[in-house]
Amino acid sequence: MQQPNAKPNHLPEGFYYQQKALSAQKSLDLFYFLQQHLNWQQPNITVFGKTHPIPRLQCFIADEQINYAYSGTQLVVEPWPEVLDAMRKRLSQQLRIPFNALLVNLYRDGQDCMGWHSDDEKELGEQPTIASISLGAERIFKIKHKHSNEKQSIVLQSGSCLIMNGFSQRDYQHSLPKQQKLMHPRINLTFRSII
Ligand SMILES: O=C(O)CCC(=O)C(=O)O
Repeated sequence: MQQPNAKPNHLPEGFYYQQKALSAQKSLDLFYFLQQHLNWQQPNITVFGKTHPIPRLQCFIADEQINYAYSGTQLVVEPWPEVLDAMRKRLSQQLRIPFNALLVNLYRDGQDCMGWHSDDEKELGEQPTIASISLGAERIFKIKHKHSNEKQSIVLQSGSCLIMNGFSQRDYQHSLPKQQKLMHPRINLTFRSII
C-alpha cells in the first residue's frame, strides 16, 4: 500500500483509490475465508420511523472496550481474526493511523446495497481516516457533495483500497447502489479509528 500522498485520479479531495492493494489470489482467498468464518449479522435499522433489516450482512470487529453505534445500530463486537489483525497492523503502520475497529459488509448480490450516508459519527473524530478494502464482485461506489449535490462514481475492484480522509465525511456522502443484474457477492472491509 502506498501513502495517500498524491491525487491519482479524478476523485474529490479526501478520496484516494488504489486499484491493486491486494493480489487477485489473495483477495479471492480472503473473500472465501471471511465469507465462511465471520459471524455475520443482519441487524435492524430505523429510517424515517420505519424499522427493517439492513440490506446486507455485517460483522463488527474491534479492540476490547470499543463501543460504536453505526447509523443507530448498536453492533455486537467480535474479536480480530488473525488475518484481519495482521492487515490492520500493516495499514496502521503505512497510513500512520491507529485503526482499532473494522466494519465488514457482505453484499450477497446486487440487491444488497448501502444508502447515502457519511461516516461522521462523533466517535470517529472530525477528520476520520477510513481504509476500505474491496473483495469479490466489482461494485459502483457513488460520492455526492453535500451542498452542490455534484455526484461522482467509481468502480471498486476486487483487491482495491479506497482511502477516505480529511473532510471527506464532513463535505460528502457516499453510497453503494443496488445493481439489479449482479449475481455475485462482495465483501468490503472498512478499517476505522474510534476515539
Ligand atoms: O461497501 C462499500 O464500499 C461502502 C461501505 C460504507 O460506505 C461504509 O461501511 O460506511
